Amino acid sequence: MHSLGDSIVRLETFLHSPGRNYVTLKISTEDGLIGLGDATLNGREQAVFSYLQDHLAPTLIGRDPQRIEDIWQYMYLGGYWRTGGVGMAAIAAVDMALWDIKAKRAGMPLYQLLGGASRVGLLSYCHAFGSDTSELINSVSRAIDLGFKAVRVQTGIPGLTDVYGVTKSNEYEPARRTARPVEESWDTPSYLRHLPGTLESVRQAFGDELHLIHDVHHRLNPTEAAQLAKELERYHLFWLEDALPSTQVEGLRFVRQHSTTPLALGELFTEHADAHTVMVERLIDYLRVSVTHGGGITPVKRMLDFAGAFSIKSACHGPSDISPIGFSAALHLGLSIPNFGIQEFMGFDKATLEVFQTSFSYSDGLLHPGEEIGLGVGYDEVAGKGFPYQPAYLPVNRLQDGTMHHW
Ligand code: EZ4
Ligand code: CO
Repeated sequence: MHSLGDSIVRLETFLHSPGRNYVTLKISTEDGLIGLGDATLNGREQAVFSYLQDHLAPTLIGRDPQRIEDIWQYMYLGGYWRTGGVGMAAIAAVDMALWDIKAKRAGMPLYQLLGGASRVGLLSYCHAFGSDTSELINSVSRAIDLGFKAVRVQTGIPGLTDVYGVTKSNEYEPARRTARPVEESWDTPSYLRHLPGTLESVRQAFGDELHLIHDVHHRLNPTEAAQLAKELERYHLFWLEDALPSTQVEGLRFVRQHSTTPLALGELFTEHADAHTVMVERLIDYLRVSVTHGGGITPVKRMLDFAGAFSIKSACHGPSDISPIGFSAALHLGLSIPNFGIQEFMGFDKATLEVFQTSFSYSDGLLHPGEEIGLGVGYDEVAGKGFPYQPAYLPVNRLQDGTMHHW
């Protein structure tokens, strides 16, 4: 078979914790090219690390790094068990690293290889939250001062101490460095009573132009989700996110029949099959699959192209637990595809940016991946070693009587 001659000579996996845990893959080729990939799976980092180092890396040595599609199929079909968060995050890291290498070989930023820019920059949204309405309003004001045209709003709920999306610090980081998951509590009736009034206050304070997003985080049943989506119509949200657990397709049909509030979902999707029905029946408006958890640029581009045929737009998951490498991959993809919607942007802390050298930029609400060749991200392994892995877990969630609930 024709080959350009280069071959993969080394795959190194790093698990460092600058601010939080990140799993990073570095592929080196015989020609001296280096590619980076993100395989971070929040709270399950060691499993992905082993999948990469013990199961994928030995089978990839000596392969032609130019053959991205073939290597992707080799990893996906070759795993037999396929799919799942752990495997797909590991496969994604290899895919990203190979695209990074291909774009570096071509001497251009990755978005050029993906078809070139379709827009000047990527509309982005950040997180605003408060334990009460006045704190939330201050938080939204800060976001607007930073230029954001779209903001995710999460609020504390009277009677509940720990609520998803709200912390006492300035940043929202759900994984905590504890030996076991923190236990949060939840009460759906309190939430449903409280949320509409909060959105009313936010609209009153900031008017109609600001794009508002709210994340339910999988906590409602179909009846509750339909009630909420219907009640929130008058606040014309940009979207209501994960109103239901994303596997409940029948429930989503019910929500859709009762409300025109735009819906977003899919941050837990790991492949096309997860999203197929919600795409062809157009049960969502925005697809939240991330490059890191959806198996990489190769399959996520295919999924988003497919979604576009149903007027569904991209909204790649972009929390702090996607590393700057996975985040940059989303920016290159988002800049190039025709049906880009919006990009979540939580930012990265100082320690993270000491280890990952980024070239993306943010200005006046818009993100851009930059003009460096490849993904445009560097990884300082020596600095990384200064931040050894620390066990950290996402919280679990219980109803007030102790019943386990969706987190
Ligand atoms: O809970 O990234 O929309 N964003 C989210 C995130 C996820 C975390 C899980 O690791 O829902 O906050
Ligand atoms: Co979410």
